[in-house]
Amino acid sequence: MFATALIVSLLPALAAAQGYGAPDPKPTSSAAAGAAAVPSAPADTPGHMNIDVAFQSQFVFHPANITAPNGTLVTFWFPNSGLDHSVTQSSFAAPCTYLAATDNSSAGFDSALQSAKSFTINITDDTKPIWYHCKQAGHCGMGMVGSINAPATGNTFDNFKAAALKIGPSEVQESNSGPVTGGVNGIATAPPASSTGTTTTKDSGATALVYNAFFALFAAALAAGLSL
Ligand SMILES: *[C@@H]1O[C@H](CO)[C@@H](O)[C@H](O)[C@H]1NC(C)=O
Ligand SMILES: *[C@@H]1O[C@H](CO)[C@@H](O)[C@H](O)[C@H]1NC(C)=O
Ligand SMILES: *[C@@H]1O[C@H](CO)[C@@H](O)[C@H](O)[C@H]1NC(C)=O
Ligand SMILES: *[C@@H]1O[C@H](CO)[C@@H](O)[C@H](O)[C@H]1NC(C)=O
Ligand SMILES: [Cu+2]
Repeated sequence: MFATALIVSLLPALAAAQGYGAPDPKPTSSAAAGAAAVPSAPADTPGHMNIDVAFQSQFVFHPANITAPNGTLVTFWFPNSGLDHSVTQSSFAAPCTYLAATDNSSAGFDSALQSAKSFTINITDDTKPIWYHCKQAGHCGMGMVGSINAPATGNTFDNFKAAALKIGPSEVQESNSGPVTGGVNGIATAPPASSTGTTTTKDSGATALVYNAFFALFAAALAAGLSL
């Protein structure tokens, strides 16, 4: 009970530190934010769009919803922050679940958990949306999701993110068995590559501390046989 109470009392701090449910951050000046991080993704060029993974040390993709015609290369840039993230294809119906192959569809792409890497998708059908999430523990349920070519009505990016937030802490931890190339409506032709030429962003020490404390207590509670 004691461990459980501790965990519960830590939850708000964890949520605050990780930006639970926070809207996508807007770029801020370093004066305003104090520790504002420089985005690691380069500017877009014709036919090539770039997305920051964990933009400004928050658990978001930025931009999280883009329009990308056939043949566009979309590159995801992973920071070197001490906390791995992933770009893992999912579906509108199950935002936090890897898009496995079916009889009629190939499997989704998955960068697997990475730091200091880049991962590129080539858009192959711009008439259909691509949904993806980060598979790091808890991140999808905190809204770390994105879309490419989402419709403007119905199954929108906003509704996709709301569905992920609704899953919240009950997100099921996914396995991390290495990168998967290929994909549906967009194809990764290579596994993630080392990215050395970009500015790295640091997760705040406070975030890492609370995060680690949470999982240490969680493990302790499990070991003690307590039901949460
Ligand atoms: C992206 O895919 C299209 C269609 O398959 C192909 O023509 C094009 O060469 C690809 N682009 C790159 C850079 O691989
Ligand atoms: C795959 O497509 C075939 C033919 O269109 C259909 O009969 C079958 O039900 C589909 N299977 C799944 C799993 O959707
Ligand atoms: C993009 O490619 C898909 C698949 O080949 C095709 O159905 C779609 O019409 C193409 N989009 C445009 C705008 O031509
Ligand atoms: C997401 O992008 C699509 C275009 O791909 C656009 O039509 C839609 O309005 C955007 N949705 C949000 C919530 O920004
Ligand atoms: Cu993440």
